[in-house]
Amino acid sequence: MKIAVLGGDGFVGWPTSLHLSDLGHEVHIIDNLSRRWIDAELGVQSLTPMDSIQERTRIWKQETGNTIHFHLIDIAEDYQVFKNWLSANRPDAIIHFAEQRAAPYSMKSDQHKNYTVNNNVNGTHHLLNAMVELDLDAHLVHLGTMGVYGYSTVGAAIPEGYLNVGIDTMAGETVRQEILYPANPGSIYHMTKCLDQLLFQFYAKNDALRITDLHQGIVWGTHTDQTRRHDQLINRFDYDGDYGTVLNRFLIQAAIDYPLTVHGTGGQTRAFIHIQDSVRCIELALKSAPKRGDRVKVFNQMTETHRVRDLAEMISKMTGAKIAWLPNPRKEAPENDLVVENKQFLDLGLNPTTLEEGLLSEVVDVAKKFAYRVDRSRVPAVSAWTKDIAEGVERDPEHPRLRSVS
Ligand code: NAD
Ligand code: USQ
Repeated sequence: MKIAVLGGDGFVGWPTSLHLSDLGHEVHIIDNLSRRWIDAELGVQSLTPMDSIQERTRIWKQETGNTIHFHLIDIAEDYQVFKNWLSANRPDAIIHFAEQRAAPYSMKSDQHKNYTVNNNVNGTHHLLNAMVELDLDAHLVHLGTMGVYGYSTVGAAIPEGYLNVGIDTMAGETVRQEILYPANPGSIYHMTKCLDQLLFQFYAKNDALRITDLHQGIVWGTHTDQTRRHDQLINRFDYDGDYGTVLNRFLIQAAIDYPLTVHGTGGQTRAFIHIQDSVRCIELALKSAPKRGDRVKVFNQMTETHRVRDLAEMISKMTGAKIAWLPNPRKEAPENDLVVENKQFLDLGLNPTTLEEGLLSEVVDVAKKFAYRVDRSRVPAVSAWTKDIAEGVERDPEHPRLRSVS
């Protein structure tokens, strides 16, 4: 297949591009390299030394003989350029990773909120709009988030996208319907993914676009089978307070002897997936495309759930790292349970890579190798969800675990 990978220079997009190229697909990365600019804005860099996208694709060609094409296009700003590219290339499938994906970055300031909404919603809408205009019957696979559901539990597993509800009619009957699971975003970033969902629902219904939305959990790990093949194919690896995600951050913190930064009580439960499984899920989703006229196909792309404090305690036990119990800069439930259905990927043959010591220590080893690149002052998460939280008003200094290191 000819596959366009929007955002193919990013943390999940790069290993996905390699994986699909390895399977024999013709891969075209479209990226505006905004993520590299954001590193410059924040004064941080990937833990791992990343080469330019052109150099990465050159090494891939040298190692495998396969060409991965790169096109520098901003899908949110350059609609006409993007549409012209789609018109000239007419891919069979489009994988859409090209969004601003950090919740803390999206909450930093009013400018960051605007940027995240404009970039994410416009990018997605431009893509859908252009596909209709060009009669492009490509399978669109979008990377969404588990965060659209809001993590809360009502004592039932979170279904894969749709909820069966009964609506009481005026005639006193109960009509059953499947609706999109109620959106409950916890950040401006997560909200843009909820808006994406509605755009997809409309374009699938109105224009019969074939769309798969992958509601992915937190991706952890760094290497995949393909990135391991050459030092210069290494994946990016974020550790800073905005882009670093919780499990990878804890592993890096353990490697550099920095107390593990647990927000609040660490009672937040989240869904996780290893990067190797993430790229495999995309392969599986591509093979299982919806038909024209079908509703949006939604998969929960996760393999396990964990409570933040359990992760910290496990890594502390494994590495001897201390744990810092910090005030939570986010407005989120301090404790939640989370049960998630993920039967569809399991039925398609996903064999989950769950948290086990070997893979966890592989990440710690990578972090130790590149520890000299870490700026410790960039580790704390400083982006606060509300002005009150920023001012510390809502912090509870009496909480026995806050502001302590154990
Ligand atoms: P990333 O920031 O590393 O990569 C995103 C890529 O998209 C970057 O290379 C960036 O330059 C590019 N991009 C952004 N806006 C663009 C635009 N307007 N035009 C062209 N390119 C643009 O993010 P990631 O971690 O690889 O995540 C990829 C996708 O998966 C995101 O949509 C994210 O919401 C989703 N996701 C990620 C995780 C995770 O833990 N990393 C978990 C769930 C879902
Ligand atoms: N957390 C800590 N300590 C840290 C960092 C985070 O306790 O040092 C806590 C946060 O407060 C939060 C949880 O860990 O409760 C998860 O935070 P995160 O930064 O790992 O994940 P999140 O902000 O939800 O975002 C990440 C990706 C995003 C993706 C999402 C999937 O950046 O692109 O959509 O995971 S999900 O979480 O399932 O919604």
